[in-house]
Amino acid sequence: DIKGFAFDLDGVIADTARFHGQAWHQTADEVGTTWTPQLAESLKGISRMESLQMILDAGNHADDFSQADREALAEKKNHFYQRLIATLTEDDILPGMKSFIHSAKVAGYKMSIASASKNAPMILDHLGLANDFVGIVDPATLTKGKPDPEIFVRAAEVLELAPNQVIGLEDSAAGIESINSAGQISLAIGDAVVLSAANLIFSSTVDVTLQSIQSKMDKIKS
Ligand code: G16
Ligand code: MG
Repeated sequence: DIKGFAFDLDGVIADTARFHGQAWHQTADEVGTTWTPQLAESLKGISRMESLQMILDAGNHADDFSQADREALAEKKNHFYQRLIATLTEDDILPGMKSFIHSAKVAGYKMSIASASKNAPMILDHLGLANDFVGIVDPATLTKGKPDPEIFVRAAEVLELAPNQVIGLEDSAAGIESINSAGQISLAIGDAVVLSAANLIFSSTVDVTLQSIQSKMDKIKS
């Protein structure tokens, strides 16, 4: 039986991708890489330093920046990003997710956060959701990012549940792969073609309810 949920943050609980995009766009301009929607999309779910590497690679600038330069660029990006996320309020929770999280809590499910973002605690605070989760996996303690299972394995440990008692929620293909390899049930939100590896697929956050999850689970079993 399902006893808990492990949530990705960006793209599942809030649309912080637009803020990452704004901040990285500024970094791309600074290093001389052309900013494109494709580049923006490819950074979703990717850690801060790896995202910077991809921006440098996209403009063939990887050899022009030392480790110290990179750390300065990443820190500058993060400061700009933190100014943007400081404006978040509970109105920025993606449609339906506030009521889903609250109804899951009332129904006795335990919930944790499996986000690559080191800013997750601050974001949850601004969204008014900080008290709804048993714990947040600290991405600084991970050896590998998504699609490696490590982050979702840790998210189930935080819940003190076995993998098959947990549903992982994700909007990225790398995240779904991570959930599947962790032995959990994967719930995808987004494009059914991109996220076809998921056990349960929803096109939008508004469709995610305890009832709709149950009915999709029943269909898998039968
Ligand atoms: C998020 C975003 C990524 C971002 C990463 C690290 O992942 O999707 O674009 O680079 O976190 O964020 P930060 O720089 O705040 O540590 P997720 O896993 O919540 O989708
Ligand atoms: Mg995401």
